[in-house]
Amino acid sequence: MTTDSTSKNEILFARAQQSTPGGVNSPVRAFRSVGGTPRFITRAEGPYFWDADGKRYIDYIGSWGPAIVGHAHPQVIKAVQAAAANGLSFGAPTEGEIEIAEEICRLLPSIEQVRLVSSGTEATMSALRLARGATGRDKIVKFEGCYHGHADSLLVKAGSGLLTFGNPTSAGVPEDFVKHTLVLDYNNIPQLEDAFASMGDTIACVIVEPVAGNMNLIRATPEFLQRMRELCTEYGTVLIFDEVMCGFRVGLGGAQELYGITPDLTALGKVIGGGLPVAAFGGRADLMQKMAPIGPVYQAGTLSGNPVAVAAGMSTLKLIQEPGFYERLGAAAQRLVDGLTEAAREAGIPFCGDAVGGMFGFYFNHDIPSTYGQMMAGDKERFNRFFHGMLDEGVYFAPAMFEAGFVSAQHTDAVIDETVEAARRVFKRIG
Ligand code: KE4
Repeated sequence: MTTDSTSKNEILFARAQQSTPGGVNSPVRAFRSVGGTPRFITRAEGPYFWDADGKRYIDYIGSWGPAIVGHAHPQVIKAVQAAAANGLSFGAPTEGEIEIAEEICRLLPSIEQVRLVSSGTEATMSALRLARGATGRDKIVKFEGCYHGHADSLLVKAGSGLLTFGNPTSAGVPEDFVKHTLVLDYNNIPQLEDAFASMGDTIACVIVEPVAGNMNLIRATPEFLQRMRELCTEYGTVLIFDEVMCGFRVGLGGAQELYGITPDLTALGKVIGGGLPVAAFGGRADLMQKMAPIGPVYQAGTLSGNPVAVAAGMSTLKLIQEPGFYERLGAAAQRLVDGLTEAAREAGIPFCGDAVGGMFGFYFNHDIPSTYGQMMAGDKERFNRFFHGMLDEGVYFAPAMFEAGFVSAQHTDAVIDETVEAARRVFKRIG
């Protein structure tokens, strides 16, 4: 705290809002869903980060997924420093890009070829364009509650009626840009079958988060993904798994290995950059061969495959392959969810949670949601009180009820247990 007891975070937030809309470079960081002042982070290490007042938090955001090995991991920092010493960016190919591409293809066999980009938005936007270019079709299918970045044709919410095309969720997106986007309900098989029955041969692709992390954590049912795969195969539609968040997060083979489903294209991000801007899209070679410069589908990027970012990503991909990495990560997430659920039960608060690999969700309602509507029925007001109670206790969860949470390899039992003890105190206080 500064001398006059005004938080440095408040001072920085007021200053930031003068030069940047909302004072942030990505909306969720502004705390508008939970209220209060965003924490300006000064440094991070392992499972922790510190704000401008010097307060330490146990961090369950992990930069929204990338910090899976823990913040400022010595091996990652060393790799970044070594790469940076050789120059930051060349605009020309490097061997490191080949190495990370080969590693991604080895770890995710559905990816026969891969193109590196700098954000998850670029990855999904490019995958959509490729699907449309390869099929010559315009229509795309997404699901309510799934977020795939901010490309125009994906900023769309369900239309008014059943199987009606979407309406823009953002100003500045012309109706024309979303008239080919059909928004269906997650985990709703009959609706998906109806869509294909009525227009299947005009659908270029279906894009889905196979483990959804943008409507809090919601698992796809195996039957939903299996039926999706069958329908896409039957109608020649490209199946795109958006694994920007769940890729290398729910397991070394991502959600596609967890469910045993082979998508035609996969979007990746977050973990493959280890905290620096690396994302990717890839899949069947016959599709990827249609990408410029050898094919008709254009895509480009000044910093695509950036050598310093690739060094962070590659060192992270090596660390997640250590023996037992995902067993420990999954056990930590499950320990957290179980501990929070028990603490809430003791306080008589309706609460449940779920964890898939190193990502988790908790819900202020009685049952784990399997649809967007069920998740949104959660007690938002209680969530917000819990969020701020935990923040005061030095635990930083996602500042919005519709976000998932993330543990790292550095979230030891002691760190998890410290979190649960704090929650026990907060549940008692908020009632
Ligand atoms: P980026 O363009 O933010 O790198 O990735 C977009 C994206 C694509 N697909 C999925 C499944 C994603 O989760 C994301 C981005 N995730 C959000 C978390 N809800 C990033 C946090 C933010 O928007 O600030």
